[in-house]
Amino acid sequence: MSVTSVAEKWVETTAGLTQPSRTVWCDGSKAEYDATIETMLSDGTLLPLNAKTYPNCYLHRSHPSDVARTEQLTFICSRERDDAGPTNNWMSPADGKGKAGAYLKGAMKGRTMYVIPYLMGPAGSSMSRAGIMVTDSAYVVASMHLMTRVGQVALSAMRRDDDFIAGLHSLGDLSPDRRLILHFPEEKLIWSVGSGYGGNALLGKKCHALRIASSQAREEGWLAEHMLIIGVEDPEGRVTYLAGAMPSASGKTNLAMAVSQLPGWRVWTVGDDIAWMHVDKTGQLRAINPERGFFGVAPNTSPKTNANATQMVRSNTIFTNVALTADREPWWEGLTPEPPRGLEDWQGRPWSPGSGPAAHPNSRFTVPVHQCPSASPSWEDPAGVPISGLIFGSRRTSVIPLVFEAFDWNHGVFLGSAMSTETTAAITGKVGVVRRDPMAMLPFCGYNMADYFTHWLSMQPRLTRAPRIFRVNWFRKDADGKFLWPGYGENVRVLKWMVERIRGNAGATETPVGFVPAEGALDINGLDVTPARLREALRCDSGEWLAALQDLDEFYGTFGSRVPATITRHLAETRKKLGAR
Ligand code: OXD
Ligand code: MN
Repeated sequence: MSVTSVAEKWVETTAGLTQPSRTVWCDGSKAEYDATIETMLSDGTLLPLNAKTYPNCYLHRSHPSDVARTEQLTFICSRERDDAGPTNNWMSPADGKGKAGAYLKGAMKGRTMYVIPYLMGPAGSSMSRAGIMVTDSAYVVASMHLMTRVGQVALSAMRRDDDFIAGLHSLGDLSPDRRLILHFPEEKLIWSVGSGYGGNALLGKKCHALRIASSQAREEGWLAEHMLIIGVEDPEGRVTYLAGAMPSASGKTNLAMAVSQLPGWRVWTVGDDIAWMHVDKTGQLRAINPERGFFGVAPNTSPKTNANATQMVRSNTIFTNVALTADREPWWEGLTPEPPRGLEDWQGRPWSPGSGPAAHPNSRFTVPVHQCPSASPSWEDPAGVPISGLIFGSRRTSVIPLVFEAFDWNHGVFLGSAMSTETTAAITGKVGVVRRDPMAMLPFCGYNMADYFTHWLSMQPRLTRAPRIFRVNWFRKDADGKFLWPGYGENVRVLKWMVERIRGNAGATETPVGFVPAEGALDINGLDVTPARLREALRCDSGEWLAALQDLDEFYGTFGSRVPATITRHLAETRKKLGAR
């Protein structure tokens, strides 16, 4: 491999701090992946799964206190506190390096330091960006092989000798007391110590492709978003591409791989978690999936909720913290209607009904995109796919209609900025708490969120055909606590309405918050949803909305004068339309 001197020097300095017993540069080959797996099988980091029914699949059991992203230990270390903004934890670069440096000093003694050059995005794409991470975890090496493009391909993609995001990762002693996930956007640098969990340790994903990339995207004039990318094919074979932001563990992977219940319609998967979007020369927004794999939530993934996912994880997959059947197959809640007998839980203890979840609620599968039966033929197109619509979705049991469309780009940015959601098991802490999560980027925006809104607004004049912006909520419930909408494959009906809106041939009714499907415009043919329940799912209740918007001034207020006036004006106008006195 031809390594740049800047990269070599950084690796040397890093080794000086962490003091590994040896340094190995990864080339991304199959032989390297196989050898890494062998090492982990022999030291017990991985357990083999049933070679007949799950060939080349393995189970990893993490440390029981290292099972999800730890937002409280995640920091943006910009020079100025205000550049991180009130929604991020902040530490000065010097403090960050002082604190984490103490945990990292000598942390790799007696361990191997693997150096992983990786590329985020397809080879040959001007939208792709390179990273070089070091780690003392073989699990991270194997996972990076599945999730990114490793080796010379990354080094060749660098535009300059220093054109890479540098990432230092060490397991440290895995103690949450000595864990820090630090981002230095001005230095294009990441330091992560004390966790082996995917979101904290696979630095290409959340740390690079979202936190650092969002800041790089602002400098370079593009968008790095927590979004799936799909192609929606109609019965005539025309494909419309959409990108959609939804908070962690709120159905992005399921929507990205939805099996259409509408005859003639089909969903193609380009990505399930992250979209990098650039405006091309003609003013068209185009998106690439920077990842090469899926790191998906296992629980509730079943042939009914996500048939494509259950098929794609039948080979070449690393499972983390799922349960194990007596036949050495992976199992998680929801995979089958009844749990099989003789299960071991995610920590390897015999499991019996009533003794809590068998799989950890945030257990995961890691698998390459190309194994997904619905992978789009364009998923690795270096030019990206043209985006005609953007979706902002959240998990709210009340208030938010099933679907509605923004009046225009700026109103859509306001709707995204005002998003709130109920928390899930993807992060440590309480599940089901409503929190503001603008554009599903709360944990992932690497700079001041108010500047992020400004950046979004600044895209509009550059777009000749600005994508339509939609807001969705599959999770609204009736007074008896029952979901109003069946979700999963039936969500394609909502996608169909969006595609028809984009083409200008679907009816809509104006409400104070946007356009909802007109009576009869959303196709519920053959669906067990009565028109009355659909009306309830789409209802915009002024009183409920006004109450839900109550804390928004306070939220925007935390950013002081940095909040764009366009956003606060939209809030005032919405309130007025809702009849606020
Ligand atoms: C993820 C997350 O793992 O958002 O994708 O937490
Ligand atoms: Mn995610």
